[in-house]
Amino acid sequence: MPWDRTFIFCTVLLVYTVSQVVGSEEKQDDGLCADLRNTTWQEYRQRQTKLQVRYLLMTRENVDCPQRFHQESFTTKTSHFNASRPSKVIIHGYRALGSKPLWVKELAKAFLVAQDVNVLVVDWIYGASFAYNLVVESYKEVALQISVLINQLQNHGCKLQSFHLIGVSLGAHVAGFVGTLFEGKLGRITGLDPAGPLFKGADTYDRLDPSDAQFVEAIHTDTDYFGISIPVGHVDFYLNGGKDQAGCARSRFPSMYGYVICDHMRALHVYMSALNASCPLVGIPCSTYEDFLKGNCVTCEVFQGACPRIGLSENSGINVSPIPREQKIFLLTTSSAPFCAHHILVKLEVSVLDKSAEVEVTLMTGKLGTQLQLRLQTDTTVYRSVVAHPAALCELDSIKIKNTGVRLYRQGDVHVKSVCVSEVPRFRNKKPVCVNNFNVRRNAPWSHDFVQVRPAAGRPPGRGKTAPRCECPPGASGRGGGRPAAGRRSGGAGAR
Ligand SMILES: [Ca+2]
Repeated sequence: MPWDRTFIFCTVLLVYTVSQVVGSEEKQDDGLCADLRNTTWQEYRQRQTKLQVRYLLMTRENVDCPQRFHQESFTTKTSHFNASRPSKVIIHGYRALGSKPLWVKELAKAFLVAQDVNVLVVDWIYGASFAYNLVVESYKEVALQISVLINQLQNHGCKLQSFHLIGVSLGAHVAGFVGTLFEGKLGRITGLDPAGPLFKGADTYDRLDPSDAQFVEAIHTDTDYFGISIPVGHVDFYLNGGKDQAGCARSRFPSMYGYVICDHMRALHVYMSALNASCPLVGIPCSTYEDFLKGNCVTCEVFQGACPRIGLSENSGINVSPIPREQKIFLLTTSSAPFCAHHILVKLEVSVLDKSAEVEVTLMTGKLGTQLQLRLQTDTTVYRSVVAHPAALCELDSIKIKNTGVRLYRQGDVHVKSVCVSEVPRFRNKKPVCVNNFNVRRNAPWSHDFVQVRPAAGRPPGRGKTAPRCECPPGASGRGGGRPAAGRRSGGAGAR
């Protein structure tokens, strides 16, 4: 229901602008630490020059105190810019209400913790605010101005290869056009949920695409509203299918943020989390999300076995040459930072049923449970589904199956020929862990404990004497952290 969102969006805009029109004035930098600007509807209407692109510089020497950065900075001794370091250029997107993006410093700091770089933040709030169609008209002018700066930096010894542009939403297409102006010679562009409205049908010249830099990656989290649905990079990560994100409200009432831009901004938050590198965010190449969820894509053979991961690894960890273009990569996440989930493929094979039935499969690790609802049909006996679990396969304590049944008629037992779990991507020679041949009665949940075999000293083994062993492959252990969305299957087609 796009109109619902549009209505709320306009209401927020109206309330905010009315409150801002009264008595606002531009705050000046305090002379020591620079900041991005805010603007107001009143200023927007009165201003003669609508586009005023400015830059902030953050380095490890001034993490908490950004400097203004301009042409004179090259000759200023107090500038922390160092041409021998690589540079990250952060480009924000559309600002509906004219407010400065609060996430910018957090993103810059995450880069500075990870790498010794110059972080240049592009402030184009004045051009990016209010009427979206007018903002879209000016994004190429912003790109042009950024290209002038990069040219100047080149004259001071910076190499095009050493630039990494990070664009959020519309900022991704600004980055793309900067890349076009340098004929694809910039090192890297990262598009964080690149904007969709007015760009989906655009020519590659006008939007982010793989020809804009030596390596282009995108993270998609809101392809059905504010984000673009088509692949725009060498690799395109579609989180939870790319449309809707776990933990973002689907109703307008619990949270305005959740309803309007939570999905769209998730790309940024997941990327910042990846920079902290507390856990891997690894995806699987697949042609469609449905195929991925059915477990039809379980390897990264197209990349010679190395699965792409979100973060700062060179070429997202891909080392094939030439790098494939517009590769769709799918991964499931949890609902909160650090967002990492383990992809567990559940395969259930049952005997032929007389009537359709419903079962609920639950994977348990400690108190963390992941549920999968399956509707069993009379003409199908094998069901496959990939779910997001916050712990690795080797950390599964138990699997439970409940015959939730249909109340309208008496449903008999479900005979399970086998239930198998395996981790995706599948590790070499790693076979699924299976439990075979049992009945699941209505009102009598079935459960099975796994024997845990961990590399380090772990918990005591499970109770079942004949339980299959569940071993951790090297580097696969360690929990993702964030929990799956409560009360529903975490990730997957049925998530909402
Ligand atoms: Ca382009």
